[in-house]
Amino acid sequence: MALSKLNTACPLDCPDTCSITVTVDDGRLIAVDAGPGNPVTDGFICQKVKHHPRRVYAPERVMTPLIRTGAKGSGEFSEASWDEALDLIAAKLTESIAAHGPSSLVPYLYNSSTGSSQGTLTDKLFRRLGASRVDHTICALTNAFAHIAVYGDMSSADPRDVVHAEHVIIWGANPTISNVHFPPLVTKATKAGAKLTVIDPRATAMAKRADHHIALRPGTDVVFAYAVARELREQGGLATSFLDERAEGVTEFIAAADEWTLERAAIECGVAETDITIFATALAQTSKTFWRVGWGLERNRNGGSGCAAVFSLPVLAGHFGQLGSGVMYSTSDQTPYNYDVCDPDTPAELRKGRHVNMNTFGKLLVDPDGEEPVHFLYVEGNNLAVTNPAQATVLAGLGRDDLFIVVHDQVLTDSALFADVVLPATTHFEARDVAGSYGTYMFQEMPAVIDRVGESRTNNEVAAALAARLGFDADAYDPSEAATIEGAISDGGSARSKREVRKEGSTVQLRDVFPSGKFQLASIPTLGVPRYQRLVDSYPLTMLTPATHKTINSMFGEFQKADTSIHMHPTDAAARSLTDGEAVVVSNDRAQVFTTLTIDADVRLGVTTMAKGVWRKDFEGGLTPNALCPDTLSDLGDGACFNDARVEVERRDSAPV
Ligand SMILES: Nc1nc2c(c(=O)[nH]1)N[C@H]1C(S)=C(S)[C@@H](COP(=O)(O)OP(=O)(O)OC[C@H]3O[C@@H](n4cnc5c(=O)[nH]c(N)nc54)[C@H](O)[C@@H]3O)O[C@H]1N2
Ligand SMILES: Nc1nc2c(c(=O)[nH]1)N[C@H]1C(S)=C(S)[C@@H](COP(=O)(O)OP(=O)(O)OC[C@H]3O[C@@H](n4cnc5c(=O)[nH]c(N)nc54)[C@H](O)[C@@H]3O)O[C@H]1N2
Ligand code: SF4
Ligand SMILES: [Mo]
Repeated sequence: MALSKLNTACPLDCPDTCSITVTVDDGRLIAVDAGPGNPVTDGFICQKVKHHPRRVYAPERVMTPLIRTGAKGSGEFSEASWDEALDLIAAKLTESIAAHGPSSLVPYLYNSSTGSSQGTLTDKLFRRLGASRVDHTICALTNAFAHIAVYGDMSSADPRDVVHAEHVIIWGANPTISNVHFPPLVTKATKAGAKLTVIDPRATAMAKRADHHIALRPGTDVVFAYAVARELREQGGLATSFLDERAEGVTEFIAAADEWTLERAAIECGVAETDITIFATALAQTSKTFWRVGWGLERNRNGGSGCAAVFSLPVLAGHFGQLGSGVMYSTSDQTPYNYDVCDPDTPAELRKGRHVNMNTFGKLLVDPDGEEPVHFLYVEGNNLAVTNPAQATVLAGLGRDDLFIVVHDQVLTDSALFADVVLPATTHFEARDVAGSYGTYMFQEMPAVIDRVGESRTNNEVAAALAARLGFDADAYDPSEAATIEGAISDGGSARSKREVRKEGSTVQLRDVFPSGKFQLASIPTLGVPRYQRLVDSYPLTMLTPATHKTINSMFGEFQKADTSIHMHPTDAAARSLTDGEAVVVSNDRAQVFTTLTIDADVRLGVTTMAKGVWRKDFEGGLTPNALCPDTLSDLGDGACFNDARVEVERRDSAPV
């Protein structure tokens, strides 16, 4: 055996972006381990990626282009050559434009688990055609809009700096699962004496070790934050001279907060009044406070208000400017990768494509309601059949006989089963790229470390081949690394390196970044001041769908089955005479999902949880929790409202139909 060890990075949709070392045997991936030289991820990687070799060679891996032979969704395909598949796609593209206009083309490009360059040429190609554009509203946009509104362009705090904090606040995030290198840093802080507060409807692992766990009712973060702001003022904890100098909209914010007395807020949030007062006191007493705000709180109708109100609290308390203080959210704006996806040859009349929201995409497919219908769908780096809300509608849309679907993916996903043409994609082990990060200040090279599996091609290679068939200038669609990677590194550094975009201790907010910046606590676009809407629904239980340690979104779900049961508080189970492990049906007006019950005292009363990213094959009847999730939109950025799902759970006494 000629084993070699090579260093690369993990670009999956995870904040950590680990440096990894792979063991390769004659071009074949054998093992994945932690790699050297990364201050955040040195030492260990997650169990999912330990199993990555199995996924690279999984029986589900797409080895050649496939063309549909059976009914839509049946998963019956025959193997085809690349030329056959690409000719067919190019012909359908041309046909759809001629018959229905360019808006009828929808490139559904997401690529959140790829290297930085994989989102470029396909986007450029479809923009050149004047196709619709899919806005990435499904994740993080609500939170991002809120921090832009409150913080302008202030960069995120650096996770490494949490070790210097005296108080760590984890709000709507579950780093033990979703950001595994953060908890050890928090442990360093708490060992040095820092307090830990966790605000989450569930007793997560971090919540269990916290000094203060506030298990508020989902979607009430804005109310809780207002009540804390009001209490901070009552306790004399507002940083008044700092606010005079650095913030606008404080009076409006406090006026809106005023209606949330301790008593009213505690009832609305389902917490004790002391949860509010103790937290406010802690904010007033310690300015070296490090805030980790996650994405759990954005995924409801009040997500924008909730995030904006939470982001306002460290401003009101003046928690900036010292090492160990600051707010950590996404670090992605520091990735020095910038590829211009505009093809200069794009005719003026095609430059403004219509915008399509991911969250309501199922509805657009089945019931465009006056909008231009979709006739050609190109899915790249996404598995909407199981990751979008309103799953039954999405599946009905994907099953339309008059919709031509291309899915370019590594494995035969639930979405690929609906395709007319499936194209085999490389994994990040098979092609060179660079990895930006959304949770660290690292930028890393990913060389090609193994041989290509089957006939897989990169996204950019496929786009280039299609562009050639459509007669576009080859120079504008050059898929070489020199063009797509090296030419796009915007900070002048080489792609051939691993480097810290910012050094440890150099991202202290209002000291190193945003030194003379001003905060805006009110007049948030479309919101004004953050506001609260109570959700009225006839189904009594809230269903949250958090991340699991087995999968990254739906990746690895082909062989690593996540927990498919529904978790419920013992009191809610007793009220329904349900016992642990029994078969149940989870239902609402959208769907019925068949599963089993796990009685779990870690979830709040009135709240249930099911895993996100699970595959259809793991559910009798083929509907996953996403079938129960609404396609309503958040109050800022039109983001997803997965966590606004309301359900009832009953004993299952009949087989699914
Ligand atoms: N292992 C693993 N890691 C992942 C992923 C994965 O699928 N698996 N996905 C990646 C992606 S795409 C993302 S976006 C991130 C997400 O990372 P996180 O933000 O950590 O993700 P979630 O698990 O969605 O939610 C975090 C917590 O929010 C809580 N929560 C839900 N609703 C509310 C609410 O209204 N208020 C408050 N305060 N809390 C609430 C949930 O109970 C949960 O514990 O993780 C990334 N990392
Ligand atoms: N119920 C519920 N659902 C949710 C959420 C929730 O909170 N609750 N959260 C949502 C969140 S946070 C997110 S980010 C979305 C994610 O939703 P998706 O993006 O649909 O999730 P993934 O499962 O990561 O799908 C990525 C796909 O890209 C493929 N892929 C990887 N690399 C490449 C490549 O180089 N080229 C190509 N062509 N394909 C590649 C993978 O094999 C995988 O099938 O899901 C959302 N879904
Ligand atoms: S998924 Fe996250 S924790 Fe796991 S190896 Fe990749 S970057 Fe590291
Ligand atoms: Mo996400």
